[in-house]
Amino acid sequence: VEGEEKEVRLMRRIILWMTAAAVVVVSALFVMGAAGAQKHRTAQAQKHQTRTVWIKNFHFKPAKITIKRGMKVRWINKDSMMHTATANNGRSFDSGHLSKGERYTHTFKSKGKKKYHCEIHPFMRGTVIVKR
Ligand SMILES: [Cu+2]
Repeated sequence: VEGEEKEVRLMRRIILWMTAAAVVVVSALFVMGAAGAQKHRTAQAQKHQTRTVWIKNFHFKPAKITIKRGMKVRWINKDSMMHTATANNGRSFDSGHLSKGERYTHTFKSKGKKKYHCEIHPFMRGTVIVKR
């Protein structure tokens, strides 16, 4: 009888430990899942965010904007004159000639300070600062 009692106590202890372990594992999975979902939401939000730069009176407005990596910038020409938004390095992005009301969108995938200008009016200058 004494041996049986010991066995029962041991079994109870094992069950208690297993329950505790299961609770820990489930909690960890829940936390990881929540963190993953949050990360996904942030990535989605960044992906879908677009900033607008107006081209008006021979100026980029705002001339300097700060965005996060993966975001888009959309230039809209409000002038009667044609303009471009062309990267100073000549290759990252180039809107080509934008007539009145035309727009051009570029997605910024790498961080850094991206300077640009208008090809037709080189005094028109702007900067896109891309943060990580
Ligand atoms: Cu221009």
